[in-house]
Amino acid sequence: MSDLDNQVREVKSSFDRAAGSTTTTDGLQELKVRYLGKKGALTVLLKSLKDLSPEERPLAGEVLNTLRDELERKIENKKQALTRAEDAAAEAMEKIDVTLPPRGRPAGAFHPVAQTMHEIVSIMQGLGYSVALGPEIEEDHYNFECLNMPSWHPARDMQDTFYLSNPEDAGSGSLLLRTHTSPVQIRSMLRYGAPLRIVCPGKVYRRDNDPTHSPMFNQLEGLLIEENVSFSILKGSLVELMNGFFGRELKNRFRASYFPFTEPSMELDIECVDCGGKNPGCRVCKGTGWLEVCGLGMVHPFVVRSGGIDPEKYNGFAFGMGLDRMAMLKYGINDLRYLFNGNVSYFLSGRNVS
Ligand code: 2NL
Repeated sequence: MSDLDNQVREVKSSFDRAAGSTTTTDGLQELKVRYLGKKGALTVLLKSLKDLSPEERPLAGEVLNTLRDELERKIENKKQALTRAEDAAAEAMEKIDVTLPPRGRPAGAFHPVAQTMHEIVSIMQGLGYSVALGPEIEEDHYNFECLNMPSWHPARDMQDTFYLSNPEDAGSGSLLLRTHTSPVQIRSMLRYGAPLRIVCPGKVYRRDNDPTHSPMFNQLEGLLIEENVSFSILKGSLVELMNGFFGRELKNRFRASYFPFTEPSMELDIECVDCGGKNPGCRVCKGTGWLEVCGLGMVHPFVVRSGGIDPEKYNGFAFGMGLDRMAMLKYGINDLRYLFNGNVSYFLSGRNVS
């Protein structure tokens, strides 16, 4: 008998210790199995009843049943306490404070180059121009030959490009990635004839890759073909475009230049939009006070004829500019890579979106 008493005391105190250090309902379930399960400490004792004499058995049975009731009661009590605590903890975790201010959601925006393209197109539409688009994979014929750049022309070197066939045996039908949007204008002249006012925005490709040049960039060219077009109309239109785009009157100057497809040819500079010419250390204009923004000229008679239009009857002007550079100037973006690497966090600072 005293042997059984010892074992009961032993089971009871080890149970109480184990229960005291159980802090989860999962742990409690394990504890229950360890004492009351098939091979549990108490179950083993209950099974040993059969080894006792018939005289000893009733009393021993009563003691063990009392112990089982006690353990079950303690487990049930503890289970209720732990469940309440766990529910409260889970609830605290999930609690939503409806009085917090909303975090908001950043509004989407067009890419700065797309915005720039839309703004310039919109100004040109105001001057009577339509938009024309064309293929990015172009024929040598439309990209170079129609523009007075035969295969031997040195001006090709500056644009040398991504050929889709061997440039050595380039015929006029060989394919390449267009180096400017001019071929779209040739195709438009051939298709619509004169008079014509179009702008052609789009991606162009050149064998260029340095901090200020990407092998792909966005260009916008304009073309006007009418009768008796003068250079002053060209100058006035481009000054209007620049002032409209930057939203104020900017100083400008036209410098003589050269393109195979225009004659005469010029380049348009505007006053530095960053320093206005007042900072000799300006990173944007390199201290010159001027920014080259646009190439332009009267369309070469050869090119007018390439477009199927009689250069004796019609003449006109054309111009071209880099949209990426225009976007950088207007929105104060100081590194070309921000435009192409797809990381929008730079623009979400709010400084560069309009
Ligand atoms: C530049 C210079 C220019 C043109 C593009 C052109 C197109 C035809 C006929 C004549 Cl179809 N000219 N385009 C003319 C002058 C300059 O672009 O700096 N581009 C980024």
